[in-house]
Amino acid sequence: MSAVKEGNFDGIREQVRGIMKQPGYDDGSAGPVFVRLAWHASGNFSLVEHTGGSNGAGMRFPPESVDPANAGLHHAISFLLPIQAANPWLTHSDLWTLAGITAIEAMGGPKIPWEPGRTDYSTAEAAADHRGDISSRLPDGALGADHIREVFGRMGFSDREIVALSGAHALGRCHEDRSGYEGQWVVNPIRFSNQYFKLLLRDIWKPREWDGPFQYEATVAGTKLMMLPTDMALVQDSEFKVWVEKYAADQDLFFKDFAMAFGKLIELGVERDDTGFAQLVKKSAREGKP
Ligand code: CCH
Repeated sequence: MSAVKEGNFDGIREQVRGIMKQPGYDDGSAGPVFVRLAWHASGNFSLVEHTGGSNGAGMRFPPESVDPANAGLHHAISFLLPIQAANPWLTHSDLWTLAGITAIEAMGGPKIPWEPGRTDYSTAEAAADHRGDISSRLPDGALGADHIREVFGRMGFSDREIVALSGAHALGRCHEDRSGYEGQWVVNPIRFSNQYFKLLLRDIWKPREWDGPFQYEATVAGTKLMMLPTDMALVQDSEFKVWVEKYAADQDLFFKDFAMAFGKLIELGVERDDTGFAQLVKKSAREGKP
């Protein structure tokens, strides 16, 4: 990996696209796990406590690195390490979020707004000092609509944004050795589309009979597909379902809403000062704020 000039983020995007193809890994692409990395790096933000979010790249240290919700994300982090090593001016937190949006675009999805300026924690102690224990803030796939609204509400997302973001499950798969669940949501899991919503609306889903956690299954075009209980909650809840129907019928609307919501997700908790860099404000100092 060669170095690109400091501040040349288009050059970094090109390097991300260059390492996305990973023969022998999952469906041959690191794209889906990059998207999950950007989401989990950001999705532990709390509007009320003002902790969490993508700034800091806290997933390199405990408790986030050992949070069972993040199992498997070390693959994404390791795929990206050569880019960070070749470009020491680039923070992990900027790289993780940039890799997520670059992957979405490269897999046929919308262009998502992205700004640099995130700062990394330098040590585990610094991460703990700034964040406290913010594990267990990510959603649990075994639960229902109330849980989804609680988790995403804590980040400041509306029903419309929640459903749009959930459309990312058009990408990638569940791995038994990571989450306990198994299988992909759509027939082509490395193509960003509104297929997830179209499939959710079909009357094909049956509980899977197996020893693993409760999940749904169906076979479409000869391919075994799956849904989590939280996925099915989007059609079981009448207010969520309105948006599932809209996005199933109108891919452009889905792409537009997804781009806005994902752009908002990766900015949560990133407060830049006039130098353009985000500050790592200590948790204690934050708590002193009105
Ligand atoms: Fe997700 N997701 N996700 N998800 N997710 C999993 C995999 C991916 C939930 C649970 C799981 C979002 C919302 C939710 C991706 C993006 C997003 C897995 C399997 C579980 C379980 C992990 C494994 O075994 O590898 C739950 C619950 C929710 C909400 O209630 C949101 C929001 C996004 C992004 C916007 C992507 C991409 C994957 C595939 C990762 C891969 O490695 O292929």
